Amino acid sequence: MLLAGCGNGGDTRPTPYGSPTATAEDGAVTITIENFTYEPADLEVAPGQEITVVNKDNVGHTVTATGDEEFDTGNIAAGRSGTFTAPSEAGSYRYTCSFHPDMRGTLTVR
Ligand SMILES: [Cu+2]
Repeated sequence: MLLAGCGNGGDTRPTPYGSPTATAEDGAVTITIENFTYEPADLEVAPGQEITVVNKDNVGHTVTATGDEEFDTGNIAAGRSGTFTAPSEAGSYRYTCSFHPDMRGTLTVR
């Protein structure tokens, strides 16, 4: 028996996209990982900003700087979140997932 009664009320409007760059409010910067994608992939933060990473996938991910050891969340298990601290020096830092090198993002510190 399949009597799905959920009201699928035609929610087909495209979501209006604002600025893809998140704003660095005080201590409230989040990168969400979903479908092996960082959202936002390009994030601008203040030096030393704490960044929360929320993993909505059902596999583990990391946010790992590809340069020197600037930052690395380590493994964020499925459905969990982690944090890291942005470098104190201004610049553009690329990062990836140490499990999935195709995942890429850029953290800009200024
Ligand atoms: Cu990953």
